[in-house]
Amino acid sequence: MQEIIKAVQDIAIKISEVLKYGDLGYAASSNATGDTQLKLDILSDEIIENRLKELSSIKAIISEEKDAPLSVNDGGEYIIAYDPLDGSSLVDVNFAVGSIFGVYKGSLEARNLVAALYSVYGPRVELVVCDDSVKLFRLNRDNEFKFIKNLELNQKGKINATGGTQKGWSDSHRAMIKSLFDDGYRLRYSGAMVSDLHQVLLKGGGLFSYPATTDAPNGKLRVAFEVLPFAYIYEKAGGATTNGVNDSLLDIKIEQTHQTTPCYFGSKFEIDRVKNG
Ligand code: AHM
Ligand code: MG
Repeated sequence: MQEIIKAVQDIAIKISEVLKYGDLGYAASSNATGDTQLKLDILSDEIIENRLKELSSIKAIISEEKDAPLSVNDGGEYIIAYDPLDGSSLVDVNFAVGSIFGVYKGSLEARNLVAALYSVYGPRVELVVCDDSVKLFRLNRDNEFKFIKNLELNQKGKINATGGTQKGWSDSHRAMIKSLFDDGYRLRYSGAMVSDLHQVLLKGGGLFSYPATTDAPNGKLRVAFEVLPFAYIYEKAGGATTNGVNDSLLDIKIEQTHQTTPCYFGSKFEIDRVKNG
């Protein structure tokens, strides 16, 4: 596991450098979900693939930017599912974006997650590493990630980060979101899940939601490399998750590499509110 963490550190440093000066233009291709790919999406994917391929412990990699899983080393035990550059459409407006990694042992099943990591490329470069606990690291001027603190969610927060096309929300979702605002919650939503979930986590709690909508009945966010890694991190940080009805996003069965799900992440209080209305 240490070699995976070291590889993700190296990857985060490289991607953060590419983001500073790289070409912001589009590539002539789209990914499995139909998103037009930016040159930065493809470059970040290549950086990650090339570094992870060096690790004999990795059996296969699954990327948001690749149509199918890629076998890497026959003898490896881990599958790494990753989103190379989450929020990439916000690089042109200079918002914080990130990379997300889920480390699965044996096979691609939610309950086989043994670690999850994400990097945030903002004014600072940060890395959150979660195996048993959730640890925040920050890049220093010598290009080393220094441990800052363990992260834990409070029982209840103040932030309401709410996504999806509002005109396509269900009445019950609309009522739940309004009830939080009526209780004094403040809106925080950039449109990059890494940054939005990072904010909820570092500010102690609240709710991040990306619900089912009429235009996206299964939500937008992808299970294997976006939703489950963050579900793992939020639950290890003392929070909770749900797809709106289940007890945990980690109960989801992965049937297709690029499948999506409605998702809610937060402190326990807000997730109870989602489940019980
Ligand atoms: P991406 O991986 O192509 O960048 O898309 C995922 C992003 C998430 O980071 C974010 O939560 C969501 O899409 C925002 O979508 P919307 O603009 O519909 O709120
Ligand atoms: Mg993404």
